[in-house]
Amino acid sequence: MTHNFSENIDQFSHWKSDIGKTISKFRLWLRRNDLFNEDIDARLFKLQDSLREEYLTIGFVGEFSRGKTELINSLFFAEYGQRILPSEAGRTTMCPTELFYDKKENRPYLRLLPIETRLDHTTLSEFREMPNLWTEVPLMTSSAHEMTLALHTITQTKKVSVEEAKMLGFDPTMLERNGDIEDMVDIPTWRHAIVSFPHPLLKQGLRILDTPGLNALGSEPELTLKLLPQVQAIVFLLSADTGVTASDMAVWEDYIQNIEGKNDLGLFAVLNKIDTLWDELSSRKKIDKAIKKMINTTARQLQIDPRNVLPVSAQKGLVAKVRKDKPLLVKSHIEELEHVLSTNLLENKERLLTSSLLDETKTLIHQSLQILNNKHDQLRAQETELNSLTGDNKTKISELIEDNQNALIEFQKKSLSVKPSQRLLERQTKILLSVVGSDALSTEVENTLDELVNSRTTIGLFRQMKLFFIAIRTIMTELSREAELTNKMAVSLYKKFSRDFGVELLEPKPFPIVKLNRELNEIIKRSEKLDKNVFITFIEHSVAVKRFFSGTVTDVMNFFKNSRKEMINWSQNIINPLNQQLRIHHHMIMAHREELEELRKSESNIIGKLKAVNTLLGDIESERQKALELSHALEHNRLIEQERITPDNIVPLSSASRRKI
Ligand SMILES: Nc1nc2c(ncn2[C@@H]2O[C@H](COP(=O)(O)OP(=O)(O)O)[C@@H](O)[C@H]2O)c(=O)[nH]1
Ligand SMILES: [Mg+2]
Repeated sequence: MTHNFSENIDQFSHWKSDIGKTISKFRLWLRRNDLFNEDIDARLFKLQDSLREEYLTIGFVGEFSRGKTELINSLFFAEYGQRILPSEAGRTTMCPTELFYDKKENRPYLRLLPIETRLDHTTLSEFREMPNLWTEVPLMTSSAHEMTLALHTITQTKKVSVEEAKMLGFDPTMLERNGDIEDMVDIPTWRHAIVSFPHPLLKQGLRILDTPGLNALGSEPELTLKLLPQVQAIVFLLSADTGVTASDMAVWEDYIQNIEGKNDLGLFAVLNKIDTLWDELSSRKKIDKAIKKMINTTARQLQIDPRNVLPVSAQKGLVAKVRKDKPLLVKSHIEELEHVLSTNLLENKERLLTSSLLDETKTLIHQSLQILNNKHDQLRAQETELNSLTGDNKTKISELIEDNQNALIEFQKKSLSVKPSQRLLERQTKILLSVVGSDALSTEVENTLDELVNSRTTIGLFRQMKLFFIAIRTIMTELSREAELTNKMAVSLYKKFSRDFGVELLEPKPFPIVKLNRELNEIIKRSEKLDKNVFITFIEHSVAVKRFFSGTVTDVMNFFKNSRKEMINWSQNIINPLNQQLRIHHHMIMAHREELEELRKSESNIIGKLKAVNTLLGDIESERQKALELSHALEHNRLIEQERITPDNIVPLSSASRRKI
């Protein structure tokens, strides 16, 4: 049983690479079996690519000074022998920070986005694509000291007038006043930091999101409504020396308790700084009792199961790791947290990947197997024919050639008769594409963006978005209707095909309209949340609201763009196996014809032919086995072995067993 991050992330990395190798083997298999085609190969290549790009992300959330950054240091960076990320007492002004390893650029760096970009309408995700607008600080990873210095830039602050701070979306009551000069406040210099760092865990696909507390959460809706729901685990930090304060409650209620897509992510409440309850004069038992009491109080306040409140001391955990002090490490409980977090992270990720990427690959394998099975059946029939030939049988061979000729004519007739249904489906797919690519949509998007720029009031912005969503939902309703029709057509095409050609086919996969509807609803719900929830914490509403909404419009546009891709993909998935079946079927008839012709001209004998057919049958059987093994490998190469799933005493908050409130 593995306990630490390193082993679990390592496992994730191996798992990804194993799956990637299985897909490579399948691509070779397709070539070997004459089932290769550009479409399928390109799709498999894309699946491999997206697998490599998969990250495991943990978000650390909570009020300032709860020890989020210290916990990250303690969990991931202890081997550097010092604090790598700046963690300080007081109201630290560190901006949201993402740590990962940039495999594309393959080098360490620190990129900082100036706070003034908040005045811009460009969204954070758009800024990500524009590295030249970020300030880059070199990261000398060979020296822990140099690195600590460089990373300290993340906490830089600057003095601005209260007015300016408000413009930038800060609530001045939540900022540190500058002592000497009236009406001047300190604000963070940077809006967002991205650190590419060659740590082994990050290199293997771990991504960490460190957030700075209520103030930044309130003024960066994109962070709370978009980035956070995308992570695989959220760690909500509390501190044992303060207990659950009013602002802790605000973070919990506003940003975490009702987070979108909560069921797909692990949610953990961590009670940090338990060392403040340690007391040299008290017995271990007494201290444990005090911690237990604190856990119960916390659970009651957050209205969660006490088993979901994990006590740690990030600071002592870090010290213990640096000094290799085992008793202190045990006392800090950091390893328990590590185990629960990393196991849960893998579970969530595996579930997600299995339902998407792995399922698609498995379907492709099964479709190819089906074709091979049909080929096998045809070959068997030919074998029976050949077996019926004995002695002098020139007349019999001529008859068989005639049969073969008839089979070819029959085949061509059936191919023609299946064409209209195939074309009908293709036409229907075009209709689907036109629904989402419609002019109505682009006009709607343009108008909305225009209105967003011109609107003078926040109320106006919300009204415009409401209208936009109504229009989008109308398009989606039409799409659902057309998709239903398309699915019916696909089913009847498959039925006709398998009846006409006497072949078995897998059920055609229905067009994933339910999934698309859910995705769109998530985008819309995110935006509607802004209305009810985050909105009230804004000081300078319009800029942030405008920025967020234009981000939503972009999301909707991207959603439709992806839907179009998905449609093309889907329709290829439906048509491809049929075309392959036809090709193989035709090929088999022609090859058999050649055989018979050779027999007639006595260029070969029956024994030799039968032998050849037998060898072919054997080859097909062994290739069938290989494909089955590949499918089996995808099925059984589990990221998490069943017995390793979260121990009984710890139930992730997001599981079904969460206590109903
Ligand atoms: N006693 C104690 N102090 C801690 C612990 N973790 C963090 N701190 C201190 O709390 C302060 C804030 O920590 P920091 O990581 O910057 O908090 P953040 O704002 O949540 O990221 C720093 O002075 C840390 O040294 C802990 O486990 N025990
Ligand atoms: Mg911090």
